[in-house]
Amino acid sequence: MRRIAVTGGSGQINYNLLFRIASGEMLGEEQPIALHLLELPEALGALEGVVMELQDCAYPLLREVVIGSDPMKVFSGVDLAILVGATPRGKGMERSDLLKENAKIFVAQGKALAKVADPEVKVFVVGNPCNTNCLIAFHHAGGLNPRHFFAMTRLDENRAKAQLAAKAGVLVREVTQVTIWGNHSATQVPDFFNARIKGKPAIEVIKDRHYLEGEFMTTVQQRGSAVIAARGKSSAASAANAILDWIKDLYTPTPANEWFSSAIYSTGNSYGIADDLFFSFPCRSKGDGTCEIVAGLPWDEFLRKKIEKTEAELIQERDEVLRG
Ligand code: NAX
Repeated sequence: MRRIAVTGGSGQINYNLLFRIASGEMLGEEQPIALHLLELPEALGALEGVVMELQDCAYPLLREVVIGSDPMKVFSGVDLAILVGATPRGKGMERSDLLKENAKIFVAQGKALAKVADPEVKVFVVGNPCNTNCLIAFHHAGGLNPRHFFAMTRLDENRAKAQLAAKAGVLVREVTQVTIWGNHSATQVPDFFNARIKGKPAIEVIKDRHYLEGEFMTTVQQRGSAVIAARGKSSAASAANAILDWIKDLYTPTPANEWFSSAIYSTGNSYGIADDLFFSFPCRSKGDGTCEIVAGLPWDEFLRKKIEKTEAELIQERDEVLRG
């Protein structure tokens, strides 16, 4: 049985995610599952309602549900941890306050994972600012493998693919090799330069460089804010969908000539990005829940400048939280 911890159990992403995990969509239709759901004490009542609904789905694969607000108990024995719960940015809160508030959560959760989870646990961080939260969790999870920590940029990849497909008038699955470089923030770099459409370089199919460097980039970078402006709430169904895509990517051998985006530990990377960051790279997996960086993708001058900017932002976030 796979024991899967998910935090922020009664939040809006989880209302879209938990049911799909329990149905077998994430780890396959043969894999029995136990869900270990962590919430703040004040949200445990609402979480009980979610648990009732999970029960009422009578999912054959869902064998056990554990809930609680103490990570030292809830994370016991888990082999996957999806860290979604985080403190949202409140009124008047500076970005540095947000970083520090969230740091407290991810320090505690990193320590708990190292103490009570399976020593091979894979940790997937979604709660924002996800790259730096992931770094903090890893730094406090002494003994766990840095290659087992990931932060999510898969939603950004899906957004970029959908935009390119719409512009080129092709099916989304005909857009491949799309990388998100860097931070899951407005400085992220959706890479149209190495992307392919029906196997051809995207820049040969969409010849409008002005669109690619302008509207395409900003639409993807600002998509989260656009959803909030339209819906009054942040992306939830599409975020849950991306979590499933991303975890499936890591547990499925990546097809030839393909890759997916994930923020992973940067130390030792071949692109000259600073060490000790969770930076989004093009990744390939053998299907064992780990991945390797796809080496040698060329950067043109435009891309290089944007990548330097997102790297600088991540260094600043790290230094504010870990060394500030
Ligand atoms: P919600 O506010 O609906 O839910 C968050 C839940 O987490 C709440 O129920 C809250 O009680 C719980 N929580 C807070 N602190 C906790 C803690 N210490 N332990 C356990 N639970 C805790 O937010 P939702 O829309 O579900 O989004 C969750 C997070 O995902 C946010 O930080 C959001 O910014 C982030 N996102 C990240 C994305 C990505 O691509 N990486 C995209 C979607 C989303 O914006």
